[in-house]
Amino acid sequence: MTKLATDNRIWDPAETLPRDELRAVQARRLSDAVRRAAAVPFYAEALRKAGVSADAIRGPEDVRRLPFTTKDDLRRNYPLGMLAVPRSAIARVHGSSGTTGKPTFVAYTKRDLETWSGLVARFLVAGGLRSEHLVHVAFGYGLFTGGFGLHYGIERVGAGVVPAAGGNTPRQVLLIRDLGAEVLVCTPSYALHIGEVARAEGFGPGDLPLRFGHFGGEPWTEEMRVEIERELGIQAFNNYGLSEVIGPGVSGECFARSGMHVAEDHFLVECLDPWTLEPVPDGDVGELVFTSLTKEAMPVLRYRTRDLASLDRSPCPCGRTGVRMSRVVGRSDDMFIVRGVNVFPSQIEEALLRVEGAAPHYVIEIARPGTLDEAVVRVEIRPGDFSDEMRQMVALRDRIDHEIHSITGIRMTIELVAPSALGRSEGKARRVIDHRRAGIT
Ligand code: DLL
Repeated sequence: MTKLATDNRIWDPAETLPRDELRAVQARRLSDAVRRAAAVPFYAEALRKAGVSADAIRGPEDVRRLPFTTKDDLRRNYPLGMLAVPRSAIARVHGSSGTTGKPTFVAYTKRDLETWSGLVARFLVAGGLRSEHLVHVAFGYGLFTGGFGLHYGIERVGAGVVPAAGGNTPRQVLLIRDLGAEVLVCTPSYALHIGEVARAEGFGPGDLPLRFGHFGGEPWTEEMRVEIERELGIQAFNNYGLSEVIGPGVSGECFARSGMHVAEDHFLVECLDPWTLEPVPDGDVGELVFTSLTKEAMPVLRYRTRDLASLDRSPCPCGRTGVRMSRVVGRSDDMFIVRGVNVFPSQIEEALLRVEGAAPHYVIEIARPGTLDEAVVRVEIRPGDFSDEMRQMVALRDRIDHEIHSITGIRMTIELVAPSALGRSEGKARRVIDHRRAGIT
C-alpha cells in the first residue's frame, strides 16, 4: 500500500478536474448527448413524450428531466435499433448474453473505442499498472466486454498483454509463472479459483510473480478481497462497468480503495430509490442510473442498471474529483426474498468468510415445497478443514448457520460439501438458483 500511495499516477488530467469545471463540461456534453440520442427513433419518441429537447439542457441536473432506459427497451430494439449513427460507422459490436434468451448488442464507433480504452487505462493506472508490466487477462474474449475492453486499455498504457482468455486453469497458472505476469485481470471468483489451483500445484501465496489484480464483472465483498489477496499474495482492485454503458471503465478504485471513481466527464451517475425513482441521499444505497455523455454509436439516457450501491462525494486523498461509488451490494434482480426477507448473495459471502473452515464457494438454492420458502446454502469446506469427525463438521455447520442468521435475520439450511465439489466458473459465478422463478418448486 505504501509503495502505491507514494506513486499516485493519474492517467488523464480530466480525472482531477475541479468540480465547477467538470460541471461545465457535463452541461455541454449532456446537451450534445441528448441531440445525438434524438437520432434514435426510441429516444426521439421518449424525449417528445417527456417534453424535453437538447436546447432545454442547462446543467447536469437537467438529466432528471430525461426519460429512463431499461434493459427491456434494448431488447425491444433488438438487434441494433438503438443505433444513433449509420451502420457504416460501427467499428465493433459487443453484447451481453443475459440469462434470458437473446443477447443485447452494443455498438461502438472508432472514437467510442478510443474513449473506452482511455477509461480502462484510467483505472488500471490508478491501481498500479505501469508500462513495464505484463498483464495476464483471463477474461473471455468475445462478445463479453471484459476481454477486449481490458486488452486495449492495457495496450493504451503501453503495458504488455497475455491474452490468455478463460479456461484450463492449470495452464493459466503455468503461463503466469513462466511469463512472469505482474498483474492479473479476471472476475474475482475466477481469481480465487486460480489461487486455489496454484495452491494445488504447490505454489504458496507470493510464489507467483503477480503483484496486483484488477477484478470486476461481478459483485464481490471486502472479505473476498482479503481472501484473494491472501491466496495470491497480491493487492486487489475493484473495477466496474456494464456493456450498455460502455463496458469496464465506468468506474474503478484508486490506491485509497474506498470506492470506485466514476468517470463523470463521460457518464452522469444518479443513485435513485428503485421504487420512487427519486434520488437517495449520498451514503444511502440506491439503484445506479447512468447517462452517457460522449458515446456516439449507442448513447444511453438514464440507463437503469439494477445495480445497488451508494455514492460518496467526499474528497479522496488521491486527488481525483470523480464521485466514488461503493461496491455493488447486489442487483435488484439478484436479490432473493425468503419468507419476506430481502437477501443478497453478498451477505451470504460475508457470513461464510467470517467462518474459519468455510470456503467462499457457495450456491444458494431456493424453493417453495409447500407454502413456505426454503433456502439451502451449499458451502464447500476448506481442504484443510475437511474431516471424518462428525462433531467437527456439525460445529462448522452451526457456526455458518449462526453467521448467516446474524447477518440476514433468517435461518437457511446449510449443507456442507467436499472441497471442489461445486463447479467453478471461469467468468461470472452463478450464485443463486431460484426454483420458484422457474415455476418448479
Ligand atoms: O461485466 C463489464 C465488465 C467487465 C466490468 C469486466 C468489469 C470488468 P456486463 O456483462 O454487461 O458487463 O455485466 C454488467 O456486471 O450491471 C453489474 O451487475 C456487474 N458488475 C460488473 N462489474 C462489477 C463490479 C461487464 N466490480 C453487470 N462489482 C453490472 C459488482 C459488477 N458488479
